[in-house]
Amino acid sequence: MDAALALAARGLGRTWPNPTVGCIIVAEGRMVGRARTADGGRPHAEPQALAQAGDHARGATAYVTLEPCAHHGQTPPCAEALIAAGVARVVVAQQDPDPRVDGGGLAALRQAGIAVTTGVCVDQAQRLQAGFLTRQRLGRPLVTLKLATTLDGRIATANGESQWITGPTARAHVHGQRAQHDAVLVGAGTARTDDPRLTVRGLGPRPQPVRLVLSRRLDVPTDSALTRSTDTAPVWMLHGPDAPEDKRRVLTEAGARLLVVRTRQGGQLDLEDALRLLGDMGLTRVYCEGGGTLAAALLSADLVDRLDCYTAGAAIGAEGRPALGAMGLAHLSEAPRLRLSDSRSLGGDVLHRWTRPET
Ligand code: AOF
Ligand code: ZN
Repeated sequence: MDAALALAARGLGRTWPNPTVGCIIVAEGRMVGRARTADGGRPHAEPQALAQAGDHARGATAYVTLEPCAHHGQTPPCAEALIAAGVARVVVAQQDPDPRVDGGGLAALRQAGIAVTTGVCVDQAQRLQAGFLTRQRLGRPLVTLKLATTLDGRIATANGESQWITGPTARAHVHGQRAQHDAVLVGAGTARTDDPRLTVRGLGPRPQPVRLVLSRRLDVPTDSALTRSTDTAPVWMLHGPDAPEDKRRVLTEAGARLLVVRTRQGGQLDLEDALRLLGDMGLTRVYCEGGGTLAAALLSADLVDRLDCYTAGAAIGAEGRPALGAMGLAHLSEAPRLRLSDSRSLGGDVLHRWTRPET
């Protein structure tokens, strides 16, 4: 199952709207088939692994990170494929909460006389499938917030200079993380000042994450690194109902896809609505790279599932730009609190990974 999980992990960021699932088939102590869910979500893992195994699948054991599906979707049910191949035993990490499956796959296998074991490495499987599970449970993607700050929590000098606070090792790590998400999100301020590409580079040819920009009035340049590269990776812009019509037209013509989000009483975009919309579009993992206003708003709204904070051993002082904008807290008791789940040093920098207590 460890090997199946490691195989599945290679599909992170590449299989949405589907989860990335790993399947390994073992016959007489030998691995005869191994596959993960294909890029784009289909074919599923099991039929690919079964095709490799061929006749060796008869009497073999299949290790699968998620319950094999039971529904007739765009592909036939994987449970049926395992039964037809004559597999003797199926070991599953986690039951599939998708209402179309939800135990139906396990029941079908058992009914066919196959020995089924579940719950093997379930914690690791839940971590791996957190994006899929969040979308199933809450209807929105998992949100990872990334901050790269100085010792004193600054992300740029007073005049906006931010390249580079962290070193090359930490920055390479960020690229790896981008690649493991379905989409990268920034606010309008970051889109304006940094003119970022938000693509994954240096990791060979691969599916690119969707680039997401959040701006109530579409206050972003119509000609930018993002709009010039819509052939490389999609750009989706989330805006309010009051965004100017001409701006919408020009950005659409430039190749961006526009999505209307509700606004809240104060006029800001309703982030919950934005994320629900992204969940409806099939995204399971969103990586937010700032800026400070959006980061603070996501934290205040309790919408950050994971916070990756890269800290460099440099100090800028109070004139520098803070990592987080205003949060309007009156009391310390109102501060969002996260739990430390990992820390490591990366070159001369440190990464602290914080998670939402219930994630
Ligand atoms: C599996 N093996 O490799 C994956 C599964 O839209 P469909 O028909 O492709 O089905 C998508 C659902 O299948 C998805 O919501 C999840 O429940 C399951 N994913 N199942 O047996 C796989 N990726
Ligand atoms: Zn399936």
